[in-house]
Amino acid sequence: MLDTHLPGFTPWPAAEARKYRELGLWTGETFDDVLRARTAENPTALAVVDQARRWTYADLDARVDESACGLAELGIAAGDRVLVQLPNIAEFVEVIFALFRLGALPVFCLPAHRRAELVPIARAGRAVAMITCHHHQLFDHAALAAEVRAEVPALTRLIVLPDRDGTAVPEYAINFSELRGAPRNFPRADPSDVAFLQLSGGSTGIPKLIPRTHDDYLFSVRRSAELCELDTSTVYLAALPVAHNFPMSSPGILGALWAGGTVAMAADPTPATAFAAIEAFGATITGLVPPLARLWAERAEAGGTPDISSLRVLLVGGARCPDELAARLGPALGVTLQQVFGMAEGLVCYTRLDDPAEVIMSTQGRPMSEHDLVAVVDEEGEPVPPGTDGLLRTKGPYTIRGYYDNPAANERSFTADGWYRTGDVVCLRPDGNLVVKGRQDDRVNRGGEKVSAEELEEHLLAHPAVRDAIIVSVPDSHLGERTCAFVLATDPALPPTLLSVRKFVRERGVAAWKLPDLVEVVDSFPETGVGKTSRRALRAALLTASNHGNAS
Ligand code: AMP
Ligand code: DBH
Repeated sequence: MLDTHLPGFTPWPAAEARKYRELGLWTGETFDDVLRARTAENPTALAVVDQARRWTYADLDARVDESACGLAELGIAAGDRVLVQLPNIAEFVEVIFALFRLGALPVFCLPAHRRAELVPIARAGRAVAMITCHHHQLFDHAALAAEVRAEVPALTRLIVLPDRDGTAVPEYAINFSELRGAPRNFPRADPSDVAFLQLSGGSTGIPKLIPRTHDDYLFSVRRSAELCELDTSTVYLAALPVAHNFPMSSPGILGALWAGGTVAMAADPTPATAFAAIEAFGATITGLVPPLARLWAERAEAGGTPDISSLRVLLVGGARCPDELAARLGPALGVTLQQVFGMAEGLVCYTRLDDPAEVIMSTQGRPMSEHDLVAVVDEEGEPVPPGTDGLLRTKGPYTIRGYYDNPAANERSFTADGWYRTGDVVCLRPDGNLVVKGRQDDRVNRGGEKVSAEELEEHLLAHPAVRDAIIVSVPDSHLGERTCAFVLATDPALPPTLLSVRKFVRERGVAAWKLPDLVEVVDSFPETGVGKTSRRALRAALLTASNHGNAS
């Protein structure tokens, strides 16, 4: 097969691509093929539900067709990149499949992203359009999108989903519900080409955009659906922000659709909202980050909740699930726990539903495919002795070989022979299961939401009262890790306060989860003895010098 791909995409080497096809891992299907096939098989089955919508596969397919034609009418064409920033609503599925149908590439943004994230993402992805909602959680996303458009000249089209209460869409935007276009047939996408761009959590500088192909992602989705035993009776509840790789694909909404099941959208992941949604939609499976799983367990243990007995499987991942929490979840929620350790770059590990309790409670599982290669190495790249902690590297049929158009990041994150350096510190047990021990870099994992220390330091350094700043991850009983900013004050008599720092960073247009949780004003940073540039050593020294290292 002649491969002509999106420029800036690093394809798998031809020999490996051939092998994955021969083995039947890559089937040559596209996302649009899957929707069309499921619709043909069972048009009246329920595809997507939320509080206000209830669409069968036939409904969804028809809406996707109309929207694809309407978007094409606006000049959005195959290969174009389109920022999508939508909450957990049925239209999310419509929008992304409409883009798939016309061959345009969604760039998956999170509702929490603000100007400081969206502008660099739009530039790096060379996006030509943005699709967003009008309001979500009292925030005006249309206005935010207009700010992004003002800063990114190539992004000319702003498409806004109207609020459900009928509030008029601002005249500077195109109303999604009024999109119209003459019926047309779209050429089929090349399954080996990029279908969308995902985001990597906690990156600095130019955003790391993750190009995923139909072939590789559908393999991941299909294999996940098999492992999680999805079928047409599955109702997957999207409780986490659905644009994230975990609820999208592990097994997520795409797994549910692949299996011919139903996607149910929860407006937010709080027990109050999500338990009501489980009862209303008969959800059978969902995925959560550990802090939310703890909230759910606490709420269920307190009793008097809606009936959540339809829920059979709970996936927990995104950050390390403490063993004690893992042991509590099954009894509290009446589910089988499945731990999942994944990354938008590819590799996803699961505990299996029939694993011994010890494996489910105390490991993050093993790669989903026998064709995933994993290596645990030291800083020099040499394998560590079995059973000792080391750095995880991986390659395989659904792990990317490079970020989109980002040679500098590729140089750091991929070896010359195509292994992805995950940055995760893990222990590979003799039984093949992985235990995640931490990270090599300075990324804070705040209950699944990642914060780059360097990125936050840049924002703090812009604060007039801050002379220097170092971000350190400190242990936290609720989130696992929290963000502590050690700062030197410009004027020691007027040290910056936590409130002023948070307000300042927020006003720079940064996602709320990245605001520092603690600010510690110090007189000086410790000597590290390894030269002035080692901020990593400084972080370690600060953590040791403070009492945070022993907290919780
Ligand atoms: P992202 O780059 O946002 O896709 O985040 C992927 C990273 O999240 C992984 O490399 C891990 O650092 C972390 N992660 C995901 N799942 C788990 C888990 N179950 N346990 C510990 N860390 C996890
Ligand atoms: O944290 C993640 O990125 C993640 C966690 C679980 C992920 O991408 C996934 C499963 O697919």
